[in-house]
Amino acid sequence: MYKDREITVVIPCLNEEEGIKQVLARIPDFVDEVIVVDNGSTDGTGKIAREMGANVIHENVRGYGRAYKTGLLHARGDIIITLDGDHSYPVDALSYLIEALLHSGVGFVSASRFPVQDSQAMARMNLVGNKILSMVASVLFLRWIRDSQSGMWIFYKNALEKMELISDGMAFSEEIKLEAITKAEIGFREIPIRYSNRAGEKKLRPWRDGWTNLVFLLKKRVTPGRGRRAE
Ligand SMILES: Nc1nc2c(ncn2[C@@H]2O[C@H](COP(=O)(O)OP(=O)(O)O)[C@@H](O)[C@H]2O)c(=O)[nH]1
Ligand SMILES: [Mg+2]
Repeated sequence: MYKDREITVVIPCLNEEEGIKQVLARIPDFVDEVIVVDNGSTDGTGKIAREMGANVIHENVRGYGRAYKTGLLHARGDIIITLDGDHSYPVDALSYLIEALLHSGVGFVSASRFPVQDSQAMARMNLVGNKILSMVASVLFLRWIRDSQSGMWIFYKNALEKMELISDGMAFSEEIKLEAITKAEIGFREIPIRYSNRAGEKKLRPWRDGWTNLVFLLKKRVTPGRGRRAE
C-alpha cells in the first residue's frame, strides 16, 4: 500500500530472464502485486518471476499490446504502474511517479524518456523513430507529447474503464496515451525519468514497428471511436 492505495505493477515479458531478475529485485515493499505477463517465453522468465514472488500470467499470443491487455485484466490495485521487463525503466522511481500522479490532478501519467539523460540508453534509430512518432501524434491530436512510445505509465485503475484499447502490438503504447488524452475525464501528463540500457536482447523491430505505429496513429485520428473495449 502507498498512502492507502493498493499498488499493482504490470510487466510484459518475452524472453527477459536477465532483465526481470533485476527489475523484481528492486520492486519496493509498498507494491502489493506484481503481474508478469509471460508472452510465450522460451527462456526461464516465467520460472524466475514466479520464484521471485510475481503473479505470472501466460499469454501465448505474441504482442506487446496483447500482453498488456491480458495483464491489466488481472490487476486489482487502485494505482497501476507499468514498465518493461528489461530493466531499462527506473524501478527506484516508483514512489516519485506515484506522488506525481497523486499531485497531478490527472488520471494518467506517462514517464517520458526525453530529454535524454543517458545518451547510450537509446539507439540512434529508435531515438529518431520515437521523435517522429511523437511529433506526428502531437500534430494529429493537437497536444504536445514528448514521448509517445514510453512504456512506463502510472494511472488510476478506473481510467481503464473509460478506455477503448485495441492494439495487440507495439502501438498499444501510443494508444493508451491517446485514450487518456482524448477522454477529457481521464487527463494526461508527462514527467521525465531516466532511461537506461536494456538487459538482454531487444524485441522491438524498428522499421516494422515504427511503420505500424505510424499507420495506427493515422487510422486512430481518422476513426477515433472504432474498436472494442479491452477484453
Ligand atoms: N516486441 C514485443 N515485446 C514484448 C512481447 N511480449 C512482451 N514484450 C515485452 O515488452 C517490452 C518491450 O519490448 P522492448 O524490446 O523492450 O521494446 P523497447 O523498449 O521499445 O525497445 C519488453 O519487456 C518485452 O519483453 C511481444 O510479443 N513483442
Ligand atoms: Mg524496453
